[in-house]
Amino acid sequence: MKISSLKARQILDSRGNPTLEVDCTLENGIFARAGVPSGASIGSKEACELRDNDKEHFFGKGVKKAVYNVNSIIAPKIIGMNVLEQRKIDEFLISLDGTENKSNLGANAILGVSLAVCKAASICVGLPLFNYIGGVGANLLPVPFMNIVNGGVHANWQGADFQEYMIAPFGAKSFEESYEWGSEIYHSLKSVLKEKHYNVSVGDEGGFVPLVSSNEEPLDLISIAVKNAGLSVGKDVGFALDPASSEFYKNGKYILKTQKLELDSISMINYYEKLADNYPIVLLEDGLSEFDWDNWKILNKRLGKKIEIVGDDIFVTNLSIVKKGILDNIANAVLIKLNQIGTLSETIDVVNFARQHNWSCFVSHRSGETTDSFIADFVVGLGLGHIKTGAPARGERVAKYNQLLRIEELLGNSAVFAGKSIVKNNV
Ligand code: 2PG
Ligand code: MG
Repeated sequence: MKISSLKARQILDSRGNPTLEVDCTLENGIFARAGVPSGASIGSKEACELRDNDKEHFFGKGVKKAVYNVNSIIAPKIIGMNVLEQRKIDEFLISLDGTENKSNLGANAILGVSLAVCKAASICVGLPLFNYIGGVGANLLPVPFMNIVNGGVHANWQGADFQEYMIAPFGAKSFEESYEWGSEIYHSLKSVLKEKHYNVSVGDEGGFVPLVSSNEEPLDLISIAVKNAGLSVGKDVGFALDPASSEFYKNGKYILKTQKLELDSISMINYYEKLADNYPIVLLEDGLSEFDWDNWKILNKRLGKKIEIVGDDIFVTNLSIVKKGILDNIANAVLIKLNQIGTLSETIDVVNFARQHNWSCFVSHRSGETTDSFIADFVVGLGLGHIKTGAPARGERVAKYNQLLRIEELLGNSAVFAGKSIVKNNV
């Protein structure tokens, strides 16, 4: 089935910044649309998000060039191609761009096309998107890692230094129950914060932003919320952190503003070790900076048997960097963000390689999102067992979780909830 048109337009993302969406139409009239997300704590080696830098519009953040690249450069060459040939189309886009980091056409332009093509193909063959991506074996529903306290750059540095405090309700029987528990804990946390006279406004990913005085305080507040929701900390619900530490790493030191501390890498690792001893932390993402490679080896050695050590900014979903990370044994998992690399096929290559080496893959949204729920189908399609897509609140966040509910409903008795199977032994 041939592609008959591709059309991009500029829309706004959840932070009110421009991004693009791409419509793909087939000769038989089938139509699909994909939205492109955008990060705030960005790895230095991420593929290029093309912005206009025209200060007259959106303070330079417009993406009209990327829109032009889809409509006037990519579309004329892709029209007529077979929508089922995803890899061929992705490879064509990579070669049409011709740069290492997709700075010519823009990874945002390229990803929009790649995902719109995949969605149109799934409709064309009459399969749900997760089935098209993953085939008959796709039945594993992920544990939702819900980010209920926001800090760092996602909270304009108002609250904790750590960017994300996530709950993983892995003790539930199903995704649906896990989501319900997450929602109850979220609302219970709101009450705990109100009682303690903290504000209950939220950050970029829908989590609360209490003005805490240490980076472990949110874990205490969340522990109370879990208990108040009638659940057990550790048995029913584990915790996960994404400090996004590249953001507070300056001149070889980790600057913890809330605690008035400047820690070297080993002291930072000691701090994480203490947290992992005191709380049921099952996953630590970007515990160290992307510029602190050698100390990641120590972090992984010290904590990698107990908890999942995930690299985000340091790997940027880039196969050659992940390969090096596996050789150097610096982590045991990779964060998966499609827009860090820019095509579906390259993302799948990273997933396959990681799994061949017994690494886990943790699927992620971006802090700037659209209501597109592609990653929900993606995580089930590839059976990756866990996903983070923000709080169980705000439209662009629940769009993904709600899609997972629909997928679980569709699978019925065939659905398997990943539960505790995806965590190591810190609980
Ligand atoms: C992260 C993400 C998503 P951003 O650091 O993992 O939560 O944030 O999209 O800002 O990079
Ligand atoms: Mg991260």
